[in-house]
Amino acid sequence: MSLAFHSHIEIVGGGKSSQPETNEDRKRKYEWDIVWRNIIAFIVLHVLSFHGVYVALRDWKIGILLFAYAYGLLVAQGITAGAHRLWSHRSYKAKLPLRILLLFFQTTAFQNSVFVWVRDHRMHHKFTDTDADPHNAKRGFFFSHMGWLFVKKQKEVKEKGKVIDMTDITNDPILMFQHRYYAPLMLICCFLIPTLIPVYLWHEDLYPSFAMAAAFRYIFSVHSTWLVNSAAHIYGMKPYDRNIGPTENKLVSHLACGEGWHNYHHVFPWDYKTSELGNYRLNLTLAFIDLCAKFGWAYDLKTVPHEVVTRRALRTGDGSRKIRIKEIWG
Ligand code: ST9
Ligand code: ZN
Ligand code: ZN
Repeated sequence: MSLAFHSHIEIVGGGKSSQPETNEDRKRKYEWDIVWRNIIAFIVLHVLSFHGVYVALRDWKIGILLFAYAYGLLVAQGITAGAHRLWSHRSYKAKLPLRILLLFFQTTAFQNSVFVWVRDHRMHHKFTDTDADPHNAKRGFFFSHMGWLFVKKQKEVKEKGKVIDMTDITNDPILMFQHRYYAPLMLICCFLIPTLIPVYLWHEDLYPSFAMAAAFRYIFSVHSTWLVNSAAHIYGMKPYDRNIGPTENKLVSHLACGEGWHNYHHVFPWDYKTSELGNYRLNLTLAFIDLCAKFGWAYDLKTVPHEVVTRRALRTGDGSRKIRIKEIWG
C-alpha cells in the first residue's frame, strides 16, 4: 500500500545487535519516512478488534467466537502452507485446486499480495538481519514486528531487491491476477465474507460479526505472523546454527502454526516441514500439507535427511539440539 501523506524523521540507527557496534554503525542514520495511513489503519483495527472481543464475551456470542477461531486457523494456511512454504520456498508442489484454495486463504489473511509477500520474504532469507532485509531484526523488536510496515523501505531493500528472481511468480497468471486486483479482492475476502457468514448462516448481528470474525481474527493472525520476524529472531535456542539471528521458539510455533522453528528454517529453507521434527500439534501446517498429500493435492514434498541435519548441528549448532527434541516430544 502506498501512502496518502507522510512525515519525515531521522533517527540515529541502532536497535539490538549481536555484533559489536562499529563506528560506521554509530554514524549510520535510518530515514524514518512515516506512512501515517498504515499507522491510523492499524490503530483503528486494533480498537475494533478489542471491542469485538469485549462484545463477543459480554453477549456470549459463542458462534462467532468459534467461527473466528476455526476460520482463523484455516486462513492461516494461506500464509504458512501457501505464501511461505509453497510460493516463497517451493518446498512442495500443489495441484490447481489446492493452489486456488490457498490463494483464497492468502487473500483473506491480508498480508499483501503473494507477489509482494514472496519478494519481501526472499529478501529476508537472502539478506537476513541486514539493511536489505525488509524487517531487519537488528533494528529492534518493534521494527521487525510491525514498525517496518509504518515506514518507507530502506533504499538497500529496493536496490538489492533487483537481484531477486521472481519469474516463477510473474509467470503465474493466477498470482498476477491477485496482485493486480489485490485491494478489492482483499476487502471482500478479509472483511466482507467473514462478516457475512455468521450474519447469513445463523443470524448474528452485523457489528459483532465484523469486529470479532473480521477485525479481531485479522489482528490476532498478523501479530502471530509478525512474532516470527521479531521474537523468533531474538529469543530462543540455536541448535542448527549459532552464528545467525533466527531461533527456535515454541510459543511462536504454537501461534504461527509451526513457523517458530526458525533457526532450522533459515538453515534448511527448502524443507516443507520447516522443522526437523514432525510434531503436528506444534506444526499445524505440516498436518495440513500431509493431509493434502494424502488426497494427491500436494506432492514432491522436499525434506532434509537426518544425517545432514546431524552433521550441520554438530558443526555449527549451539549444542541445544537434544534439549529441543525433548521440548517437542516431551
Ligand atoms: C504483513 C506482512 O503483515 C507480514 C509478512 C511477514 C512475513 C513473515 C515470514 C515468516 C514466516 C511465515 C510465518 C507465517 C505465520 C502465519 C501465522 C498465521 C496465524 N524487493 O512496498 P513498497 C520496490 S502486511 C525489490 O510500496 P515503500 C519495488 O520497485 C500487513 N524491490 O515500498 C516497489 O514497486 P512495485 C498489511 C522492492 O513505498 C517499490 O519499491 N499490509 C521491494 O517503501 C515500492 O514498494 C500493510 O500494512 C523488495 N523487497 O512502502 C501494507 N520492496 O511493488 C504494507 C519494494 O510496483 N505495505 N520494492 O514493484 C506498505 O504500505 C508499503 O509496502 C510500505 C513500504 C509502506 C511498508
Ligand atoms: Zn526469519
Ligand atoms: Zn522462509
